Amino acid sequence: MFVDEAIIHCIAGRGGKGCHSLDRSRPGHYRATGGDGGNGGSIILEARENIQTLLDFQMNRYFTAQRGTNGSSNNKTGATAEDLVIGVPPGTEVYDHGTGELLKDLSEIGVRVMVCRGGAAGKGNDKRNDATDGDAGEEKDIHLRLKLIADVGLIGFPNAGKSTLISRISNARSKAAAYPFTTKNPILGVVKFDNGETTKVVADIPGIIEGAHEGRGMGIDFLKHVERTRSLLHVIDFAAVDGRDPVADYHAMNKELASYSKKLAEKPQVVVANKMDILEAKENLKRFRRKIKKQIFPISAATGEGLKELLNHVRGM
Ligand SMILES: Nc1nc2c(ncn2[C@@H]2O[C@H](COP(=O)(O)OP(=O)(O)OP(=O)(O)O)[C@@H](O)[C@H]2O)c(=O)[nH]1
Ligand SMILES: [Mg+2]
Repeated sequence: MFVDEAIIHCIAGRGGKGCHSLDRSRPGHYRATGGDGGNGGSIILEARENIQTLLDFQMNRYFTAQRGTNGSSNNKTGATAEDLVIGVPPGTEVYDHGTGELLKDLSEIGVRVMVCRGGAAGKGNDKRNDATDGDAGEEKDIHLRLKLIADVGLIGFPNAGKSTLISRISNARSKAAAYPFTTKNPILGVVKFDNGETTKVVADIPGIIEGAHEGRGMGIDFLKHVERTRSLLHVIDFAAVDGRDPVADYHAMNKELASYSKKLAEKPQVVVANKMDILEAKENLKRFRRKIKKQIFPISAATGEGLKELLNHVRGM
């Protein structure tokens, strides 16, 4: 299962106590010499290149930053605690779970957000004031939401052959079967070119049907996973195994995409005419070409026919 949401509990470090100390070395005099404490550590989230999922946060949900060191006599200030920096996948949206507020969209590698501020240090005593305690660090539930960043998204009706295709061209093993909605969660696969020097991440997502934007089938929510892909491969069953019509499928799918977001509907999209190994597909391909002027890659995900041309295209996408 691909986990793309997590709620973590974060507690920043408490500020170190201020010190109460008096220097009485000169008879008849005394000086306040209590040092301030150090600030508590904050909790920071950072987008890192080598993290792909939020899976680790299922096991490890509690994060506590160090507290600041207490001040000591002779005006010695306590050490400021180090911040706790937690790596998350690029593309993670960070919300304050309590208020629902979006704190930051960590879309780029290296971008950071402080989610809990460390407590301010306590003050050492002085002429007029007693020493104070450090403040508590902020404590929050943080909601992480990851939109998968894939280069290419596979979209299509159930049974079109999306999972068969991704399993053939990438390292992903996405279950394929002759019933609709076999795929229930998005699956990422890495396609390698030039001995691995060039790679593309492809996302297989559940099938979409007419009315998906109103919640039919598996709904349409998982389209968020392909919102940021650069382009879409629209996989259509050209053999019309389920008694569908490829031309109608093409239009229906684009209508659903547009209901989800205009941006998604306008993404570069090529048609992958799948199941060309079945006789009926040839006739449908001719008809489709007459009606829809789009770049089409006729393939068979089952036999591998046409995949070379398709992959060449994906490489340049
Ligand atoms: N003959 C033939 N069958 C295919 C081809 N590609 C996929 N199939 C079959 O079509 C059925 C559906 O394939 P899947 O890959 O599960 O389709 P999907 O688009 O991932 O379906 P959902 O996950 O339900 O949306 C399976 O029985 C596949 O074996 C093809 O090129 N030729
Ligand atoms: Mg599938």
